[in-house]
Amino acid sequence: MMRRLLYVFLFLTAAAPGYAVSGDHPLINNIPNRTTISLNGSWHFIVDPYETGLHSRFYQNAKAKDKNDLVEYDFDKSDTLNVPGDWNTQKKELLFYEGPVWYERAFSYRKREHTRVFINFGAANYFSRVYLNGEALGEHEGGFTPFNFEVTDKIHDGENFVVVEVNNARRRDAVPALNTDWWNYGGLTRDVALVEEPDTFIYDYVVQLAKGSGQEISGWVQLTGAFSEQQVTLEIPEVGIRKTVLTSADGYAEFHFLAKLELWSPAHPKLYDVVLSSGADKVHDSIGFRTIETRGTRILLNGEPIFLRGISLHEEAPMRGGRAFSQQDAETLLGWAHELGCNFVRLTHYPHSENMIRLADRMGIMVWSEIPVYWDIDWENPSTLQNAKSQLRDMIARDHNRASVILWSLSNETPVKPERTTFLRQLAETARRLDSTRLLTSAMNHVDESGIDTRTLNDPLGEYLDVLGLNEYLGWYWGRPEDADRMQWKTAWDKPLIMSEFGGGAPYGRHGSADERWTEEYQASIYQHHIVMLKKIPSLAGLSPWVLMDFRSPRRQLPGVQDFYNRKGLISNQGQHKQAFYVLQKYYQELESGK
Ligand code: GCB
Repeated sequence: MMRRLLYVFLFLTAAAPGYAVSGDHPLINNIPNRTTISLNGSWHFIVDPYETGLHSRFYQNAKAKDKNDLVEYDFDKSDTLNVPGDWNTQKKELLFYEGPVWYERAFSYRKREHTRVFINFGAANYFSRVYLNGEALGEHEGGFTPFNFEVTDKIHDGENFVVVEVNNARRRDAVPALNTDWWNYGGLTRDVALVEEPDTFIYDYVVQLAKGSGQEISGWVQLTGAFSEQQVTLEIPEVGIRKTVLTSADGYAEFHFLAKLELWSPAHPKLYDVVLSSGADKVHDSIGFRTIETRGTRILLNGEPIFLRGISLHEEAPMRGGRAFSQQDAETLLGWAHELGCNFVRLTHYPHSENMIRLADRMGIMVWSEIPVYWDIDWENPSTLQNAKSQLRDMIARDHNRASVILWSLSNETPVKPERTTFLRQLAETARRLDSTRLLTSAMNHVDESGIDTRTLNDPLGEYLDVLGLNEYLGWYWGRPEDADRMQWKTAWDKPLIMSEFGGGAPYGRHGSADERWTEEYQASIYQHHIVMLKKIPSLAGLSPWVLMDFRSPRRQLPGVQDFYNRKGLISNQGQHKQAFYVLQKYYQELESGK
């Protein structure tokens, strides 16, 4: 009940004028297993640096009516971009572009009785306005979360056109704000599809183990449509489970029952076919069941301590570059993480595509998922808070049935000041209300430096988290690699610690001595000395060094070395493995074999 009220509350507040709006309909969960019609492919586009498109009504997709008529744009004669995909890496002249781009695509559709139709966007960076057949559907803010609009009454039987203005201009009040260390890839960066549903359908549900219980399934379903009370059936055919519940008048029902299931873990990533049906709607999902908790400084998976052998990564496409989005991208990136010996990935610094999370579910890789509350943002602005809450809500809503996701991360390296802590405390409260089963974390970097060879993580944010993330960069931004041998790390709380970032930059193939910066040897030396240090941290529960693969960043220009890439990857953007990869791989092999 609480959850439903919260959804309604969040939805209403999100839709208030002047606030971040998240589509016109709450997210439809489990898009990959719904009936969809893809709108991926080639879309016409018009670049609009002076923001004339809105005034000139590009969304009408007009044609000159006669030889005298004045229409100063023409989508049909304009160039095309592939969707999904960022524009920066598809057109040379758009590499640095930040601003509005208008997309247009025609499609035909056959209307059917008793079928509701939605248009769903996997993600669009950053701010979007969507139009169907010249009519506004709504707006969405946030570059990495899905959104949808109902178009049942607006879609035509026959020819249709959709126009989307996507604007990736950075703003001081946005999330993230003006400054990041990644490329601001703009565009329709994930799948676009029509989704067909019956008049009444199950738009969201949670089917997970109750917190701390390996045997009790606890969850809820929410219908949308015109109904009074209605039956919903949940089945897990493989173990003969079939439960029926009756919804309240507004379509909500909870269920709690005991079940004997094989638990999901990296060693045994068991997924069950779960079937939910109600009236004309039936939806399948592949769900793993596991518990995740902390006890003192340990993280417990299914009640047993587990050490997170991880790596951080950006959603950057291997080889071809640009924003990653495909199944193949996910397979390459998680394949490398697997080769490294990981049982855990930190997906920075924003929610990655659903492909990635579903693959992690299948591969048995635990996931840290993060919203882009990064460095300094407009902490005292209520609409910025609302925007961060919307992104958090949608990250959780999309993936709340994924066993691989064990950690929701609220932020990365935010400055320690009261207004920041108040902001993040509110995000923590929101996350706990939306999902009480997963752990909360943040990557912090504020430490007490008063000891000579001792550092203490004491950011007051730690109080609101279950797991502490620490980005240090000993040997790169301060000190020398060998200083790690003597360094002792403490924290102000009796909670598990993840070294969420450390590392150093080296282009693949650049060699020299271990004390020469920008060489593979220097990078490897940072890892070697860190391993000595990490072994001595009693509360260490895992690590996710920086970073799996080199990635584009406008801040990293050093000619001949960086050339607009952050070179801290263990693997180059062309897939070449650097020496440090093998140093960490060896450590992970030792950990796995219990040496
Ligand atoms: C950090 C940030 C990460 C940067 C990295 C770096 O602390 O969290 O986004 O890319 O350092 O390379 O400096």
